[in-house]
Amino acid sequence: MCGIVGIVGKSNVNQALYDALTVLQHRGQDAAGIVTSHDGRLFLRKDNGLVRDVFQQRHMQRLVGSIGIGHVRYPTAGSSTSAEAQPFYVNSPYGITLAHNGNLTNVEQLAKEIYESDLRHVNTNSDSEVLLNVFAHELAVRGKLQPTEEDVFAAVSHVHSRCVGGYAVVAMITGYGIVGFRDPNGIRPVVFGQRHTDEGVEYMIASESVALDVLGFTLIRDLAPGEAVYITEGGQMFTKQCAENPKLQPCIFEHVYLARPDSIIDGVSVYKARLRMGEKLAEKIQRERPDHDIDVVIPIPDTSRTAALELANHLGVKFREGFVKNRYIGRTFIMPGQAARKKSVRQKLNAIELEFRGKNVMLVDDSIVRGTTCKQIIQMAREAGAKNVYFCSAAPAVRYPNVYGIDMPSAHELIAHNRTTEQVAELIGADWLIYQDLPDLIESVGGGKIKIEHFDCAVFNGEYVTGDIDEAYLDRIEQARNDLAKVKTQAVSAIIDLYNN
Ligand code: PIN
Repeated sequence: MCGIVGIVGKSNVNQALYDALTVLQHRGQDAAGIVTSHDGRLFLRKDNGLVRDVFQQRHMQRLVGSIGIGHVRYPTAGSSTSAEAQPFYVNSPYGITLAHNGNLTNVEQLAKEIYESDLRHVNTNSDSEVLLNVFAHELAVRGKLQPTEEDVFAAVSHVHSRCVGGYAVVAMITGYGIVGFRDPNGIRPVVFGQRHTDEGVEYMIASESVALDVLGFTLIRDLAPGEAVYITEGGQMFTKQCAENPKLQPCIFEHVYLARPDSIIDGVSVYKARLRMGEKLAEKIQRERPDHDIDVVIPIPDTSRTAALELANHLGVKFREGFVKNRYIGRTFIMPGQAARKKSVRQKLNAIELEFRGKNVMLVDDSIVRGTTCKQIIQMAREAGAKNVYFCSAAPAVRYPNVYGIDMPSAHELIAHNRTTEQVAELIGADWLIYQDLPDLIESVGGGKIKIEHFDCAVFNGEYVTGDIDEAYLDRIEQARNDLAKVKTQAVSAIIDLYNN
């Protein structure tokens, strides 16, 4: 998962892009980048790290220009070096830079086509560089010295017909403008908005509406699936539907925990959706165990708070903050003679004993993925003196990998893969485990004022909306992950050896 932003302003946009990226930081903490354009020149700064670490005063001073794009990256398979930080750049045609959130599922075939037919060289393993080259090629074949909005939209149409997967994109065409577009299923989110200044109207395209809010832009709307928005350097805005059969099927996991609760995606308040998840869970509990003995509902911070609060309200049970999260977790340093260990949950969360001692506690989390963290948290609740520990997941069982850009483990690492609820309960050590039912999750997100009928729910039901995912594909990504994990382990051992010798 990643965050993208693009701004066409009336004065330097470096600070606004930086601020927008810090608002989108929850979408990726692995790398960050900004490119701006001034007088036909591009200024780029990107590196691994948090936004606040990547951009120093000296970098910001260089990022001049009233138009630019930015990116924060969460590592997905095949992108972890700083060379793969975004935005990416190609010099022809016009000089195009691009930032992307999502994942292309036909990237191997595209990479082959790009090289063999389009005669373009791609220098990384990133699908975003492939996407950029497809877009650049489709713009180049139009052979115009000055591209019009129709040329840009035609190129996006061709991108849609060649690329498969989830993608929300911003691209800057040097000297002309910024284009934003969204895949024909609208899997990944992207919105655009405007703000009025004394010098005129400024535009922003961003992954989440919260970036617009914080910078004082008003939301115009979400991009529709398959739609593109093009804003020229001079500040003219054009939109066009560029896909043949667009159908809104957004990623439901954005609402479960990826997005900030103060964002509105496809017209749906993430916060409201989470409240409804809590309400639905309460109804399920009342159905399954009308005479339950829950004394207190305790959220596992942070995402689950909203659902847990409403769950407690509807059950008529006390809601208590039983865990305190350390917001200032430090880095893990590799010391000589010491293996690099993951920070334990114990260092991140601490239990307030008086909320647990002698009670039947219902812990609530947004989801159970690997099950490793929640197992440790359940153990902490027991050590704090809980009589019984029950566990509620605001999302259904995660049983299948994600292929549209969320960094999810492969199938065999998912605790619920090929397991029943009872088996998962036993493995995580819960006295009772309740998962949200998928129809209830769909109703929570799509059943409010704005109706959305279809979602990408593949991590829960294994149905991939692009229709191109088979066993062979899933086996390949599983293999790629294992190889990556091996390389990482080997690298860590090599560093440790270096210290020891
Ligand atoms: C919570 C994010 N959320 C917590 C991510 C843990 C699954 N995990 C998914 C629960 S927050 S486990 O955004 O950081 O607040 O099931 O793999 O143990």
